[in-house]
Amino acid sequence: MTLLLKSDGDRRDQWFRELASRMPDLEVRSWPDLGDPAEIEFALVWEIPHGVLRRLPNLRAIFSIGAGVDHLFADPELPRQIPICRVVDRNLTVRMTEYVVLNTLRLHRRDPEYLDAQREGRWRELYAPTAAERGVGVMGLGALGGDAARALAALGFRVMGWSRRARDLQGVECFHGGDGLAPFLARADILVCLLPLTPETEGILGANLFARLPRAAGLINAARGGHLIEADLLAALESGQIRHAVLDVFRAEPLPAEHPFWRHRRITITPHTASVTDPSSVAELVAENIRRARSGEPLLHRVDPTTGY
Ligand code: NDP
Ligand code: OXD
Repeated sequence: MTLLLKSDGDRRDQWFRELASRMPDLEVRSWPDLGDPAEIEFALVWEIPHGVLRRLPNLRAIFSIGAGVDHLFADPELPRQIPICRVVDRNLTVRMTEYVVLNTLRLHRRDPEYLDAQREGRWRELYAPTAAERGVGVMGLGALGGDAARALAALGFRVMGWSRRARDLQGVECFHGGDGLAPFLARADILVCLLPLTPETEGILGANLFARLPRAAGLINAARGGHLIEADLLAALESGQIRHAVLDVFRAEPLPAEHPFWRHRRITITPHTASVTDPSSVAELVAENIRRARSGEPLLHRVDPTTGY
């Protein structure tokens, strides 16, 4: 039984250890040392070069190292008939919720403006309403967005959520589909994006959407850089339609040194670390799915190749 691993250098050794302790009979080969491609039954990958998976004739399942699978669907040669599973993991969810809560509170209490005032040595008092008077809109009510929305509601924010299909979450006013978007945005003083990147959501954070938000809204994008039209964000910051943006993800990663976002005073940048997959908890899911694949049971957290998430 052989698995192909394509992980970044820092975590590769950890994956080897975590998988070996759970499945001593699993041979793990690290990309690009494939050996005989016909021996590989499983692939556990993040951003593997396009075309590689198609050349594994006996592949039985593909496991994304992250919650997102856009890195797989971007491959025009992806063998879509093979089951694709993604990460749904409590630790990943908790970390993302921490990130969203931290940055929602920062925007709510106008922390970036106080940092600016401090840099300038200015004693400047800013008005902040209570959480109950602040609308927070969460785009995407899945494993991550659903948990973040519940945590924000527990802090007393007026929380709205938006999804593709109708959802019902306690304490969250739910909207869905194209018709639900405008009323959802209208009261979102702070907008959080936790959508998957699909052909339907690519470029959704653009001028049309920003124009529907209340003036001086805050934006938190912890989903994918492909959701954001970068020039539209710069224009919305310039006009004051967006007051501050917190960005964890970018069209080009690492964000190039000369990119204007780096030096923009009303953009906060984190390097795609809102929630990082931890092999010590996710290896259990991989092991369980391999066990299921071998015994013919349904795999956990399969994605739908027709919707792309
Ligand atoms: P899920 O698949 O659990 O949830 C996706 C949500 O988005 C669902 O509520 C879904 O609606 C909604 N959605 C999908 N398409 C549309 C659409 N066209 N219109 C409206 N709503 C839509 O994903 P997760 O919550 O697990 O993860 C979300 C994303 O977060 C990942 O795809 C990844 O890109 C990103 N991520 C970023 C990380 C980081 O460190 N920055 C870490 C982990 C993930 P419905 O409920 O109707 O299906
Ligand atoms: C993920 C990510 O999709 O880390 O899990 O971006």
